[in-house]
Amino acid sequence: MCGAVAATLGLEASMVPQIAKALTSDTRPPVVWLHFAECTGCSEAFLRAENPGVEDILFDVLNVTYHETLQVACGEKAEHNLNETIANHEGEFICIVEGAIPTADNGVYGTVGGRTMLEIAQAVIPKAKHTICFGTCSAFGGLPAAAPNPTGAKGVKDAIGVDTINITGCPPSPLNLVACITNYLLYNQMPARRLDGRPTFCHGETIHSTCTVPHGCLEGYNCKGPTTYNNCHTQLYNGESWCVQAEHQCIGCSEANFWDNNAPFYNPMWDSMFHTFRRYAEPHADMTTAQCAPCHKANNMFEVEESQVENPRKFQQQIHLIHKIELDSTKKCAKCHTDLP
Ligand code: FSX
Ligand code: F3S
Repeated sequence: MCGAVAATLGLEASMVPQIAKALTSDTRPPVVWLHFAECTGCSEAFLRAENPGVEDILFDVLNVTYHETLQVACGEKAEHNLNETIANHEGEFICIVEGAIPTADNGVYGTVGGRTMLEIAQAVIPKAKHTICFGTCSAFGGLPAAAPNPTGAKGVKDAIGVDTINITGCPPSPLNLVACITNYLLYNQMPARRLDGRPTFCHGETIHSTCTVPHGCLEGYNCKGPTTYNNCHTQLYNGESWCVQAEHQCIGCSEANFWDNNAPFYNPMWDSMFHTFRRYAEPHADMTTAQCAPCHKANNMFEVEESQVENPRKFQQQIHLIHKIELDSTKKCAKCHTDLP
């Protein structure tokens, strides 16, 4: 397990003993795991983790004091555990959140123990040392926020305005969660992140950039690997497999608004690229004038788009060449060197 964590974080194998020590130390912070609007697939993925196994994660890695799906306690005893952890470890505990937060009509569309999810989030999350959003729903809204989103579901940051570490995927990889916490235990800080809160060790590169396509490229089925930032293909789920290995194209489940931007999932790839570009370019975007938003120079955006519809990969290359928006490293538009939002 420690070897897998080291590989995920990009650490030398010689770090394995230190990782083992960090993961079993007595100073691990308590973890409160909250569930909001979701399918519980994130916990299901966690429960099926084999490398590391769920018992390793629960008993050796995380010091979980509250988890609505897994805890033995229920009712008032469970609420007591939550309140006790917050009272005794304010500013010290780590909060892991699954699911989006319904915000419409004061949050009435989601309640736990008589309180709205919005109320619980506002009461618990600001008291945590760090909040990790585990899954696309808690990070960006995900499935519950798909149009027309009648419950006003939002990701944690958008709903209550706190900074979060976002480990995305629908479901996300348990290994990335363990690696993130390992980084914290080893270095006393959370891993480096992109502007959207996602750690670069697992969400820094597109799937396509290093995809090994075990059964042949699924580009013809409009694989969303070129616009999806995750490490599914290098670290594999449970060390076993991932979507493309199972011969289904990537649907981009770790990206914000993927239901609305990528569905129907067999749409042409350029469509999802266009959405991705628009998201990163906002609020500079003024696509109606066909100009590069950050530098406000005409770039024949629509001409490129139209001419490359039949050749999605070429279109992607064009977009990257023209805009070259390297958000992670410079936070500037590489073309005009203007700060991006
Ligand atoms: Fe969302 Fe997770 Fe997808 Fe489901 O908790 S990221 S719908 S796998 O369950 O939140
Ligand atoms: Fe890329 Fe998907 Fe093919 S990630 S290599 S387009 S299978």
